[in-house]
Amino acid sequence: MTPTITAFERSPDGGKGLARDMRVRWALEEVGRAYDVRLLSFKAMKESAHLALHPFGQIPTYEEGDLVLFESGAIVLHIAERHAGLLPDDANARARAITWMFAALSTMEPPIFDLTIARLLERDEPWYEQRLHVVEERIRKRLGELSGRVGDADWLDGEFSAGDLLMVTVLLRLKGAGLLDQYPNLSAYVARGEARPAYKRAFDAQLAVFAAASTS
Ligand code: GTB
Repeated sequence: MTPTITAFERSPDGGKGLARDMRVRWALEEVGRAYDVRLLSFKAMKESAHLALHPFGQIPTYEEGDLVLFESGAIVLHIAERHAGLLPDDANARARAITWMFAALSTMEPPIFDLTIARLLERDEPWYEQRLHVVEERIRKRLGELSGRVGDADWLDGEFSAGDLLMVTVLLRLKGAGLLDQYPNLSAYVARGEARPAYKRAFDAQLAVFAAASTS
């Protein structure tokens, strides 16, 4: 059965792949699974039909037969568990890859997402510059630690895994912020992720949605 995911009808990032459906699309592309997309307006996301699928009225969701999932990390884990290619077979290596999925979402993503929020919503506040400094310092601390661990390895732990997929999507949010450039090995790590054919297919698919919406 072909799964259906939800995505923004018109992504605020202009199709730069920053919305969280991107990681689900990428995972599906990595495992070679076709998928359908239902596009939602901001209004539709808060209506009862979508709230029945997602308690917080957000994207992405994932529907496959009777199964309905929300939370991009849980969706990527579901895809990785049911298809070869995103989690190692060895039980310990698999547990470590899942650990990196959690690290991406619960250790790296919160300070990085704080920066997005500060820049988008807090720019006019009198305390903006101070807040920005604190948020950037938190991010630098985590990037330094991650950079030390990655060293000159291609991926976080052996072969590319769902842990890398999530980590790359989280770090990509820093593109253009000037923070990632200070860690050449992390910049190269992100570039390796973006160079994967599955990433490119997923990126092009979400960009095409934005392009179509812009001409309509
Ligand atoms: N923890 C959830 C998950 O991982 O699935 C978070 C889901 C989430 O934040 N969804 C956002 C959403 O639906 C879209 S991705 N927001 C609408 C709402 O809450 O009403 C976050 C996002 C939005 C926009 C950009 N952008 O334009 O750059 C980037 C990321």
